[in-house]
Amino acid sequence: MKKIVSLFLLVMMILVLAACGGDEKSADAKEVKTIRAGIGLNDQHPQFKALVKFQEIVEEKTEGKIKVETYHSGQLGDDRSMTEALQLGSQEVTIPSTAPLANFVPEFSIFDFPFLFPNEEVADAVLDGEVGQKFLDKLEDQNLVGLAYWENGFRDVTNSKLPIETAADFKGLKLRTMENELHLEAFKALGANPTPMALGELFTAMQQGTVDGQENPVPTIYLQKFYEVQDYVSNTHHIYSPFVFLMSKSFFDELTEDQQVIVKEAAVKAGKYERELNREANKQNLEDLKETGMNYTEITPEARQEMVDLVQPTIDKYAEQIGIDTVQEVYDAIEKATR
Ligand code: TK8
Repeated sequence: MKKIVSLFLLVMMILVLAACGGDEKSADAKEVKTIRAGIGLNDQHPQFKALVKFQEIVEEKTEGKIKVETYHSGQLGDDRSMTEALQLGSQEVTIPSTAPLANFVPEFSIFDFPFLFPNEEVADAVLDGEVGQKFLDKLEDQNLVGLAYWENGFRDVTNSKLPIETAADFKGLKLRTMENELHLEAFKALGANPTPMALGELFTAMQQGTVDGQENPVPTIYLQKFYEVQDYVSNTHHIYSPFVFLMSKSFFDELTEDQQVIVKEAAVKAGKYERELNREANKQNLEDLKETGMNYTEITPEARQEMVDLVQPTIDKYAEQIGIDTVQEVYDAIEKATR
């Protein structure tokens, strides 16, 4: 008799717990969650337009159970501080360049190896493929979830001193770089005098002459109005910068499975849209820059090869640090995608 009673009580307890657990998940599903999504660039940049697309998809697909608040122009901080905020759970989404992200997961430096990707199509194939996913998986240990790769683009150098035609023209030039050791060393190897700085401080630093120049893709140079404080731009295309769409892991883990699928698919879909917009902007904004009177220099293949040779020792050093196997895997994926 006693056995039957305790068995009955045990079954009842399991049912109650299941109901509570069920209730908890369904309570979760019922509760409206808010994503605070912050970026460094302004609301004219393709990155912000695509973030609005992400917002639309998520709010529609979750029938408003997830609300997305968007913040541009560094309102919530810069790439590094916003990534830290995601780790702490005080913000839910940001989309940094891979360069500052390497401060959290050093292997991401490989995506900032100068002259790594021959073009955008190869970059897409590698980043959206197995290799790209492997790197996103490394973010979980940092309490971050990488949902997709978006595009910042091929970076070009601007300055207020002289037209950069060959590596020799970098000599002594005070250049702002992103907060990334590899970038600093690469520009030192080219003869420049680089300074790491958050994007939000850059315009004033150029205006006041604290730095002579900087490097960013053409849409950023035009849409952030750098032409107001810079006279020369050269198509060095020295680094292809991906963006990584990041979500706070603690927030992601609280979502229902359906909601996790929705935010993942929305980040990928909006990312494809962002790349399209960015590639259109690349063409249009280059014409816009020339219209502003900015002096545009086309780098010759010989001059670019000279730059490649000068930064090779820096690349070799970082390849060693990251691990030759990991680096070779990326090189193999690039070679395969180039065929
Ligand atoms: C925007 C940055 C920016 C980057 C830089 O948050 O800092 O120069 O190119 O796009 O990620």
